[in-house]
Amino acid sequence: MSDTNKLSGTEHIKMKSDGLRGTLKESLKDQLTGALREDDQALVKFHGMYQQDDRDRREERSAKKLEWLYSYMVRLRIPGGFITSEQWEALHHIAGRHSTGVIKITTRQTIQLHGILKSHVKPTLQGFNTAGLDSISACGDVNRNVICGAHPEFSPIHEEIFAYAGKLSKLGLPRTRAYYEIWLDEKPLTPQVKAEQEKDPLYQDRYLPRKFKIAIAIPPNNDVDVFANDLGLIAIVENNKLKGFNLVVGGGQGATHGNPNTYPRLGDVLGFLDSEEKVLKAVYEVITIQRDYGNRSDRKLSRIKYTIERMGVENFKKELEKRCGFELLPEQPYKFDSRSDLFGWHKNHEGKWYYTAFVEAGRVLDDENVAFKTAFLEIAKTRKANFRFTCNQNLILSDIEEKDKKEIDAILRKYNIIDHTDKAGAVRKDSIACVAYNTCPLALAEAQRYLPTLITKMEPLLSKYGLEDDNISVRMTGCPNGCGRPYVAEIGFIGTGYGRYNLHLGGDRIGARLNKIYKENVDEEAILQELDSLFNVYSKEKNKKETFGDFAKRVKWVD
Ligand code: SRM
Ligand code: SF4
Repeated sequence: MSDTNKLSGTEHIKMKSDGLRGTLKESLKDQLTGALREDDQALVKFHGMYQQDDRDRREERSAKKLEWLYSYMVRLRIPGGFITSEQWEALHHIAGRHSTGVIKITTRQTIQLHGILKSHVKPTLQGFNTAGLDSISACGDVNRNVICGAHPEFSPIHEEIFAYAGKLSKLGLPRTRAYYEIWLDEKPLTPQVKAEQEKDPLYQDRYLPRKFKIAIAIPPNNDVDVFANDLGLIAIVENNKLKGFNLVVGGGQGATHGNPNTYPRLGDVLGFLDSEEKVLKAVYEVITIQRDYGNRSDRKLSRIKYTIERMGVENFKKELEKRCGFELLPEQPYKFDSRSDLFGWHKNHEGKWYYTAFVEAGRVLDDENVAFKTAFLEIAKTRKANFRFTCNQNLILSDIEEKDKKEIDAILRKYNIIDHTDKAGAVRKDSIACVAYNTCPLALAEAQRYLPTLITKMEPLLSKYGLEDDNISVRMTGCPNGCGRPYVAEIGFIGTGYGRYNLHLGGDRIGARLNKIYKENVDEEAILQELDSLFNVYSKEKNKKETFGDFAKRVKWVD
């Protein structure tokens, strides 16, 4: 079991938090500061929020001897990334009223709003609650938003597989009513009732040692990057029947510069689960193993990837089987061939239509070229489409009847979304960038504000070598935490300092191989020079159908 002698500070905060309540109510009332009390800053994450400040304005604020401009980022819990048109309409208005207005689609298939002032947090969550949405457990040391292959066209039984995202999200919800009390003004429970109702067999009083992430992949598409998650399920479908899931455990992306004990890791396939009952039991028990064996003294080493390394994969599996009371069946064959979104119009087996719009870095806003926000609101108001988010940060307008397609198409055209999506280059469309500046406190370099510009500079190089239709996966993060899953990209840029990145090469196109550092701490000029010569060689020497990542590996640009 984990070492309880040297618990990290966060462990103590959780234990004494009275079911994640802490002093959040008092912190919220304090009008002298835009910030929360220190311990509450850790606790508020479990409620789906982060305290942040505008990093672009730190110097100016400090020069004026003002407190930093604190605000909150709210992240929704949307299992499988599906909301209705009514919910999109509500989200649109809440974003406009309380946040910067930009609706950010995240790499985990949900939505974040930024720049919410302290006094606006409660109205924001109340608005979401009215719309049937919440942010419970979207952050914090618990099971986070459960992601699932996004495209209903992937499989005729997509709905059946997608339903697992909701079930697993429910299974991982903490029992505490703190969220309802603090943000939605629910009457506090009496101590006796509270003790009974909030007894939490899964999370107990310390929750998990660290965040926990679950993904459900639907082969042949691995848009969820199943091997990058703490726990993955790979759906095994035969003759349009769901046979069960391969269970993957121990993936994760985050690392820390200069700390060799931290590293990205791909999950291991432990075996096959052939019934819903077994899936739910196995997921539950994987979480309990992590709860009991995860490192609670060093948060840098507390993810399940380190737990499984420490225990050994076979021992982990034995412990899991013991806790489950059944053995895992042998892994079933599966094959991934892509991670890309299916852009444009597609029809599913029932004749319903889906339109996937390319939303660069997941930022839904109106600009001079394309008016996403206006268009999506207009579409939502028709009530003729649902909204689905992809783990590539794009948006699918879904479940559209044949008779309504024309109307939706006309709105998409009116606001230039079809043209924008059709004309975006292959690399751009498959790229991912994390938030980074100006809100992420951990960013060392830009990501979502810079990758689009860098790609504009890469595009002439790709064209020069006839690679403009080659959808090489390019991902950028502002620091090594890996929020854009850059370690499973063919080209990964990982921020090291302002304007500088480690250049990683050699990942594959399906998220089943980690890349490696090719050049350290390079600036834009060096990046473009390197890419120019790498694209040149690749275009001339690659085998037919060989991808950039596979080529980089074969010619040993990285080990
Ligand atoms: Fe992340 C922390 C944004 C997906 C690994 N991540 C953060 C914070 C909250 C910074 C912080 O701790 O104060 C970032 C907020 C930035 C902002 O201003 O919004 C942040 N992470 C994001 C998002 C929004 C990136 C995006 O542009 O889409 C993604 C939100 C996902 C969601 O909806 O839940 C996001 N983060 C990821 C992923 C990708 C994934 O899960 O598929 C990873 C890598 C996978 C993994 O967890 O290993 C990831 N985020 C991290 C880490 C490193 C964790 C680790 O094990 O070392 C941190 C830092 C931490 O937890 O200490 C972090
Ligand atoms: Fe922030 Fe780093 Fe995550 Fe980017 S990768 S959002 S910079 S924590």
